[in-house]
Amino acid sequence: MSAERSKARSTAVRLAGVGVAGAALLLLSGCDVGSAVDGFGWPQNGITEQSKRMYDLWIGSTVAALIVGIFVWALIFWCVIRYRKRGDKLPVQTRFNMPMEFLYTIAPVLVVSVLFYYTAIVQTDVNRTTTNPAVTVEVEAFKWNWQFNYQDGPTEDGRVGKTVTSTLGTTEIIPILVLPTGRTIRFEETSRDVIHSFWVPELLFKRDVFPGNVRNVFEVTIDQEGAYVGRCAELCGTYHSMMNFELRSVSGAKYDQFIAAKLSGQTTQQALQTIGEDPLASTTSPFPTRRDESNFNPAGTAAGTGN
Ligand SMILES: [Cu+2]
Repeated sequence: MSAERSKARSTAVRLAGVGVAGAALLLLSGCDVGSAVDGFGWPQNGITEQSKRMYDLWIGSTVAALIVGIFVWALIFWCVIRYRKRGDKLPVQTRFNMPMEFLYTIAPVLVVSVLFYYTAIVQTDVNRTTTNPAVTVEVEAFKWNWQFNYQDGPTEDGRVGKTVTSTLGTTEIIPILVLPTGRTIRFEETSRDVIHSFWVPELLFKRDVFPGNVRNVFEVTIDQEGAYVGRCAELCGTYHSMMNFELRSVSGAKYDQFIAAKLSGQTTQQALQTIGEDPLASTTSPFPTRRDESNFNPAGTAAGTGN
């Protein structure tokens, strides 16, 4: 091997080492990198532990993709310049270079494996459910509103818990889903008619709500108090766009007071006032649909005033 080639190789090895170290550093400081580049387009306002894990996965994957991209672009430009045409003599034709062929087969497999590994871990984390969640809320979707049933949790043998108290949305009142911060919250989704989708953008995912015996179950822990708009994200019919709700996350103590107030017979709006919260949704408002009980949900299951 010539001295020149050996020097080039050691430089390449050194550069690769610097690249790997840089990548590791960037991945370790995923959050800071993300905020510096506006999350690479990923929303940065997640309010659950689960959303932060998904955010970190996105930042890590994007940084890794950029590093691979920069490495490949550098190789391309290096080849273009280093091996540009200098005369009519054909350069040495190399075929069956086993180390090279091995490298460009194994490298993409490695990249995909690492991405797959971290995706599987985060996905399993986000989808994990417990046997004993602190709060269970049944999300019942229907054309075109929501009912939230606070339940006493799933039973030991896995059966659906009993509804303790409910909040129902109407044409005039946006339903407010009151939930505590810092507790494991189990959502059990079910639909009375067609497929809807439960979407609070700050949760950073949408979960389809299916009719029939399919219950879409997931759990989150909210770590931020506030009011967040919720929407139906599945085109479900004429008034799909008006199927909004509000997620109101409050402290655990306030949540307990809220449930107690509801159990004492107060409406959701009164109970919200009892705990010192705005009784009406602040992130969205009802739409003037000119619907009444005769043309809105004729089965009669959802008509009436808010409760
Ligand atoms: Cu819907």
